[in-house]
This record gives sequence, structure tokens and C-alpha cells, in this order.
Amino acid sequence: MFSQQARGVYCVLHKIIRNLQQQFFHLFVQLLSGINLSNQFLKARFAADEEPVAEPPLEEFFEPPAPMTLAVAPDAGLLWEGEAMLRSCLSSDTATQQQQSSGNGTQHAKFPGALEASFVTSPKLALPESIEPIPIYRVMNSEGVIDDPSQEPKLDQATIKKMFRDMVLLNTMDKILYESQRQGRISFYMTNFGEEASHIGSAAALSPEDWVYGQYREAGVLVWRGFTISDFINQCYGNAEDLGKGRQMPVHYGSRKLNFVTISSPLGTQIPQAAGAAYAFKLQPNNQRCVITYFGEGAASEGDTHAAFNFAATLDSPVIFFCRNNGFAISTPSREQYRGDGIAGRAAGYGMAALRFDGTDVFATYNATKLAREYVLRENKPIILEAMAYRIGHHSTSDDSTAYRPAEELEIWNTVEHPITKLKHYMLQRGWFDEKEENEFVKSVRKQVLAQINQSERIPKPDWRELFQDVYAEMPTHLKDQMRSMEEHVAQHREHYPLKDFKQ
Ligand SMILES: Cc1ncc(C[n+]2csc(CCOP(=O)(O)OP(=O)(O)O)c2C)c(N)n1
Ligand SMILES: [Mg+2]
Repeated sequence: MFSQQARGVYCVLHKIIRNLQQQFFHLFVQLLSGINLSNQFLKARFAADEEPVAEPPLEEFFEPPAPMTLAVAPDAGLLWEGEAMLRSCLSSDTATQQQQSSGNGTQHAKFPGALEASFVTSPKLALPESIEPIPIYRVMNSEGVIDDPSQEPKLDQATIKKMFRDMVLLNTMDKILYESQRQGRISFYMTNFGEEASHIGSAAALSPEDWVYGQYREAGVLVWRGFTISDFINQCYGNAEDLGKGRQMPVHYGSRKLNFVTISSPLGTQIPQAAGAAYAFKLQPNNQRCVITYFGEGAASEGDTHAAFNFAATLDSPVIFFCRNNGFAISTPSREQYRGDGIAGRAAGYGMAALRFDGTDVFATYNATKLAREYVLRENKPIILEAMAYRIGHHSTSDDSTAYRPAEELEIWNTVEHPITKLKHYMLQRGWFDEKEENEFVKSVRKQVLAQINQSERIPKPDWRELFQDVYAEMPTHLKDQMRSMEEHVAQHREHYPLKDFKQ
């Protein structure tokens, strides 16, 4: 009863304050026009003695408030370090159009669904062609030369060497595991060729505490975080040492220790999960963690992606939507996936910031992700990053890309535009690259991978009873019953099951 009364009093007070605000505003406007009129009167009196002065139009005094932009109002001071760079990557067209249409004195409409829009008197189609494509941010050119020295991330030699070696490790391991599938040793594999820099550059810019929701072609993020060669290979072999207990297809990695959520095969599922996890982080006091979710431009056509974008934008989730635009979704080229300006071009429609960059440039990827991380945590808002690259390998071992793209198309991406080649050039210029030492490194990785394959093949499959475990914290009765009946069945028909291959 009391709370109802209190609510009533609150409503009345609220209305009174709003009325007062409106009246004050009208008064203010009248006052301004009054000043203007009296100015005109004074000027008319002295006109005979003075040069005529052009009068500003009366509407100037009714100028509506400046339209909001994605970051902050255009002429306000910079809020944070990376903002200037981010702003320069946002299309300014929408803001300019808004300013133009509201500069003619028309009042803003009051529709709740378009609070910032103003009225115009002629119909004007908002055509996609009239919007400039979002530019591609790049730090290092194909020769490993830094375009603008102010953009060099100034990482020390040891960090750059780790970046290089992690990319080489991934590339070397990919080549061998791909072949091991061809030899029938594992059932399936997906390579990361051409996208090494977007994995390593982004992983290096994150905190190890940030959660990662991947798609499947982001193994380099795990390499950077310390997933070992044995972790990778045991997972591909689905043996008893696999952290996923052999329950997933190869390359569907996951690591609780490394804050890397297990990959799932249906495209797009990780994207709304990431938006939700980031929202949960935001609700924690003094949150320092963000979430990054990786996905291909093909997966961006899934309904889940659109739902995730809108949830994150409206709930203000600190999530980085990291799109790897590698030009293909299996055999479908990106030009058939969408008609707009890629994936970054969608951001404004959702009210999100965006940054597009060269994903074959490890430094551009590093800077972009660092900037995005600062932005999402400072503003508690999502961002779309779009890493432009080229999928050099086949989609997976189930694909033959020669059927849908000319072999010559690969050439440039496999040589001058290859992310490892670019970083090698950069290191050579600084005298940080020793050819002999690096060849030794490749040899040692090959040796480790081959030895691990040998070992992983010998490790038995997990205990088949694992099949029933971990779905619930405590196994419910119906699963216990099913497990018991399977135990009886297997005991009766042992000769039909390869039990020696499974851990007992
Ligand atoms: C819901 C769903 N639809 C279709 C597939 C089959 N599929 C697997 S990968 C893939 C292409 C994805 O392309 P993209 O997102 O661009 O990632 P990329 O392989 O290029 O890294 C498709 C269609 C799937 N796994 N899940
Ligand atoms: Mg793709």
C-alpha cells in the first residue's frame, strides 16, 4: 500500500519536473529570439553610420542538438586514446546527412523508433552505393615496411619472435596433420593457411583472462595461449588424453584452463553465446574481462549472428565480434554471401562501432584488437572487427577447392601476401631473422609433431562409459540405467567390440 503511494508521488513529481524542463526550454528559445530581434532593432538605428552587416538567419537560434555519433559528438574532446583512429574508420556519411537535414531548422520527429531522425520534405532513398566502403587499416606493406611509423606497435624483439614462431608452428603443424588425414590416420582436418596473422595478432592483444568463442579456424589463438602440440594432436586423435574426451570431431578444440570455449560444428552458435557471456562479465563488479568471438564471413549469414549483434548492441555487451573474412564459405565466394559492405559495413545498422583491417598484417591485427579491447571495456559496448584475408587451403579435408577457383589465384596469397612472409621481411630489415636458426626451428617442430602423432596413435580411446558422463553434474537415474544396460550388453557381446582400443 505504502509503496503504491510512494510510486504515485514519484510519478507526479516526475511529471512536474518534465513540465518545468519543457517550459524552461521554450522560455530559453523565446529569450534567444528576443535578443536577436532587439539586435536587429539596434542595428537598424545605426545603419546609416555603419557598413551593412549580413544578418545570420533566425533559424540558427533554433538549431537542434548535435546528432549523436557512434563514439562521441564530433567536436567534443577525445574520450580515450584510440578514439581518433576508430572514428577515422567509421563512415561519417550518416552523421553528415543527419547534420545537413537537421541544419535547416526542422524539428526532430518524436517517434520512439527513430529518436535522432528529423523530417525532410522530399523522399530520398538511402542507397547503399552512396556509402563509402569502410577502409582497410594496414600497418605493414607486403615488403614488411611500416607505412606510418606512428602505427608501429613497438613490441620488443622477443614478442615479435614469439609471434613469428607461433605462426610458423601453426603452419608446420597444419601441413603434417592435413597429410595425416590423407593417410587415413585421422578422420578430418582444417588448415589455417593464410590466416595465421589474424590469430596471433589478435591473441597477442588480448588478456589471457578474456574468453574466446571460436568457430574452428582459429587454432593460432590456442597456440599463442599455450595449447601444446600434444594437446592439439590428442584432440585430433580423440584419445584418452584429449581434453574433450574424444567427444568431438578433430579441430573442435577447447580448454578451460586457457579460457577457450569448446568449438561446436553448427555455424554461428558461438556468437550469441559470446554476447551473453560478455553481458554476464559486465554485470560483475570491477570487470576487467571481455569476450572475443571469431567467425567466418559465411557464418555471418546465419540468423544467430544477427541475433547476437542486436543483443550485444542493445544490452551493451563488451564483446569483440571478430570476423575472419577469408573470401570463401566452402565453395561460396564472399561476393555471393552478401550485397553490402562486408561484415564491418553492418555495424552501423546495429549501432555498433567497426574496424576493418588487413588480416595478413600481424601488426594491424594486433593494433585493431588492442583498440577494440580498450573500447569494449571502457564503453561497455560491442564492436565488429573485420580481418580481410584469403583462405589459401581447401575448406577442409572434405573439400577440393580446385573445382571452384583457379590455382593461379592462390599464388599471390601464398607468396608476397602471405602473413609469415611479411613478418619475415620486417624482421630481416631489423636483423632479427636468422635463416639457419629459423630452419632449425621448423625442423624441430616437424620432429615434435611427427613424434606426437606416433605417441597419440598409441594412446587408447577414452573409456566408453565417458559417453554418459559430464552432461549433468550428477548423473540422473535414467542415464545410470542406460549405462548399466550398455555394460551388460557389452559384457555379453565382447567379441563384437574393439574393447582393446578403449581405456578400461
Ligand atoms: C548451421 C550450419 N550450416 C552449414 C554448415 C556447413 N558448413 C561448415 S563450414 C561452412 C562454411 C563457413 O564459412 P565461413 O564462415 O566463411 O568460415 P571459413 O570456413 O571460411 O573459415 C559451412 C557452410 C554448418 N556447419 N552449420
Ligand atoms: Mg570464410
